[in-house]
Formats: sequence, structure tokens, C-alpha cells
Amino acid sequence: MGIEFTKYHGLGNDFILIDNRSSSEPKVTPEQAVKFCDRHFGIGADGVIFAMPGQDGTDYTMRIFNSDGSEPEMCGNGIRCLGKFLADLEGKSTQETQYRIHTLAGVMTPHIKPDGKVTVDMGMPGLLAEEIPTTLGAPNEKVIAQPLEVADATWLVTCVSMGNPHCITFVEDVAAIPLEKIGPQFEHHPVFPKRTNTEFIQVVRPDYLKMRVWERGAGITLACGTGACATVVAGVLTGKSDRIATVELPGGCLEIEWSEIDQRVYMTGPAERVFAGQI
Ligand code: ZDP
Repeated sequence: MGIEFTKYHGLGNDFILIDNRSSSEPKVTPEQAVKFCDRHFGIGADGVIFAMPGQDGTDYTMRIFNSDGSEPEMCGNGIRCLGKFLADLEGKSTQETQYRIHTLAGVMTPHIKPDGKVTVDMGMPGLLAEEIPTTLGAPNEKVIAQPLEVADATWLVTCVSMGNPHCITFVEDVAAIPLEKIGPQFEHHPVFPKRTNTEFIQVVRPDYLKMRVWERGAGITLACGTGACATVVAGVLTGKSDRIATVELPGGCLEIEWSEIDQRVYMTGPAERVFAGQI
């Protein structure tokens, strides 16, 4: 008997979803996840996500393996996909539903709307250097537009944690960034002890930002939900963006709000089922 899976994507950031509701032990090992994510020898995906029993009063637990087998704390596009997957499993896909999900980055709440989009309360961002974590600056200070040497150039980076680490750089033209070359150098830079996700942002208008991402453990992806959230936070901290903004990624757009009222970040975007199978 093979392992049953369902493929979902959020703006082309694609995941293998596993119904792991009967056990708190993942049905797939990190080594298997690497093979399943392979686009030529496997199913093809940016990560594997497990729907597991809840803990501490939550409805479910999410765990995720990146396509390199590492385990991130959180995944924004992934949690929208998980919300849809759970609604599909429970036969609730056409109604409005909400789940409280335990993650390594705290409790997240995806809310599935009647129009099919999913809004997620992503919690409050971490802004202190020790929360990212990064050694760029004093542990209890924010890292806003700090110089960082990468590939013989100086970049002004702003760091934000959405549960996972993000390093954001505002540039004139995102299309001109040699992401494949410099992405890994940011990811593995010694100032990021847990490595980092890396986003390059072009401000089209304060309420419309264009982003390209190099993800920790996954490389270039078409979208990154936590990255889009971190970007708007960085935009507000540097005075470059509004608190409510559209972030355009190669795979499409996300609507992000960093609420002035509760300081939490809200992300809205699509999540779609593609196919199911056995491997
Ligand atoms: O932090 C990491 O290691 C990321 N690769 C996790 C995945 C993030 C994701 N792209 C998102 O949408 O937040 C899934």
C-alpha cells in the first residue's frame, strides 16, 4: 500500500498534503519528502505538509518539511492550503469555516471564505535581532536598513520573523536581481544562524509591492506567504509601504495587512486543490 496524498498550491507555491489526522508521527520521513518533492523523479512540490491532531486546545497541528528535508517553523501559503485540505476532508469546502492550527511558530487561524479565498491571522511579527535570529545588530534591537556585504556589494537589509526568518531588501528593479546566484549567499550568510528566507522588493506604489523570493531550504519559488507578510512589515518599518498592501509575486498576488489595532498580520490569498494520488 502506498501513501495517499493530495497536491495543493497557493499561487504556484505547491505542496504535497498528507492526511495525518490519526497520528502525531509524520507518515513521511524527511528523506522521503526530498524524493517526493523532486520534480523529475517524484511528485514535484516545494514541501510536504502534514495535517495532524491538534494540541493545547487547537483543532489541528501543521508540520511541514521543505523540499530539502529541513523543517521550517511556519509556512504562509502552506497554511492556506492546509485550511482548504481540512475543509475538503471534512466535507466543508463550500461553507465558511475556520480552524485553529498549532505550528512551531504559535497558533495560526486560517479562515476559509465563501469566495474560496483564505485569510490567515499570522500573528505578530518578531522584530528583534534575537527573534529573527540574526547577529546583525544587538540582540534586543530591530534590524532596519542595516548594511550587509553579499557578493561584493552592500545591501541595506531589514529583518523580520513571521515565525521563520526573513531578510528583506528594497531594490529599483526586481527583475535585474541575479536571484539564483545571490539567494544562496544570503541564505547561508554567517549572520543568520538558522539560515534565512530572502526577499527582494520593488515598490511600485506604497500599496503595491513586487517581490521575488529565495526560500530557505527550497530555493526560488513562485510565492512565499510568510515572505509577503514580512515584506509589508519591513515596508512599514522603512517608511516605504502602507500597512495594507498588495504583494505581487511571480505566481500572483497576496493581500497583506499589518493591523494598527492589534499589531497582527493578516494574509489573504487563494489555495487550490490540483490532484490526488498514491505514492
Ligand atoms: O522558512 C522556510 O524554511 C520556508 N522555506 C518555509 C516555507 C515558506 C512558504 N513559502 C510560505 O509561503 O510562507 C511556504
